[in-house]
Amino acid sequence: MVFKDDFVMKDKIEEIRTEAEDELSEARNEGEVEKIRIQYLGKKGRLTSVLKNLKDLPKEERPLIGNLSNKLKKELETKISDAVQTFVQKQREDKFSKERVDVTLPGRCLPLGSKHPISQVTEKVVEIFSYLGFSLAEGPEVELDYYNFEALNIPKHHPARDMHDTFYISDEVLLRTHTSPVQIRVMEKQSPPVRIICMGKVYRRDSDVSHTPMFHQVEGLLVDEKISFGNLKGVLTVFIHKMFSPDTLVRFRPSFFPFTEPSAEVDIQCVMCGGEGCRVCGHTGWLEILGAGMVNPAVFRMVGYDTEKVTGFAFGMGIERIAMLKFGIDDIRLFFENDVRFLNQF
Ligand code: 2NM
Repeated sequence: MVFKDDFVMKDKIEEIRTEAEDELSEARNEGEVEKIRIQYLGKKGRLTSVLKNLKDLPKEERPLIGNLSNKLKKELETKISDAVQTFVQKQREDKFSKERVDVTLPGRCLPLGSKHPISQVTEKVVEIFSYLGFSLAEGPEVELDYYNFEALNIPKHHPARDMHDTFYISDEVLLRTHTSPVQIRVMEKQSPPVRIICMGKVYRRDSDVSHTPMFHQVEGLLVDEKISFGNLKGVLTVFIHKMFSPDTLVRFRPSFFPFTEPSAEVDIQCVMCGGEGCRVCGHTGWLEILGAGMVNPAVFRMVGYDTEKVTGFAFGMGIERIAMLKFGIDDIRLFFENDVRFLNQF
């Protein structure tokens, strides 16, 4: 049985559907969709009213109209949530296209430090002498006068003491002026053969373009039976060729140190002018880089070595000087200012 009111209500529901769908299709954003939802499905919405007023309909009409209304309610809910989804998605896409990340852009680099040139040169020197079979020895920077001078054949009032303007802490305690005292301490403890290098800070009361009150030194010592000046020349020539370049010319010049006899100073062909003569080498074509010699038997006697059985050679060099020549630096003080514009170049 079909009632007259059925048609009225069915038409009304169809009208709600058409209008809601029309409005939804014209909605331009989430806000407008929400307004449509309130207008149809809100507490006082048009479809909500139909459902609320079901009880006023004749009993016989209620199932059909209730069914149709609920079906439309579900349909509208789906359509509205689809519309919201579409706008959310669109918003996201707009945002992504505006805020696009360019994955090909290079990353932001962290400023990277580098090793101090003095550390670089020290490591290289240690690497070369390790390769030649020397091991590393260490000792105190605050030394006894005995180890710094007496044991090295430099007694009190010896003119050689003037060469090392010494920082004294007391009569018998000082800041070491070279690393040789380390070698005396090793020889006191260890009998030959000895093959060591020691490196570290040394202190002298001196300050100008080529001198600082503290600088770094590497010294080496080799003691064994039948060690000759030829061995000294061989070891130091290999060192220089590895430190600079294999074709660097090397020259041994007679010199004097209280702790070696004979003594020599070692020159290399000027790295700036290649031996032509320039301001750096004082127009001689040569640069002094090392002091060396055969260990004076007087030193061996101080540590109780048998001078009839063993001989040895020793050498010493300033790291700053080597670094200045290697990198072409003309002022030693640059190493100690820690100006990043200087340090960044190494
Ligand atoms: C130098 C030059 C020549 C040297 C001597 C010794 C020791 F302890 F064995 F006697 N150590 N270092 C030495 C020799 C150092 O520096 C320019």
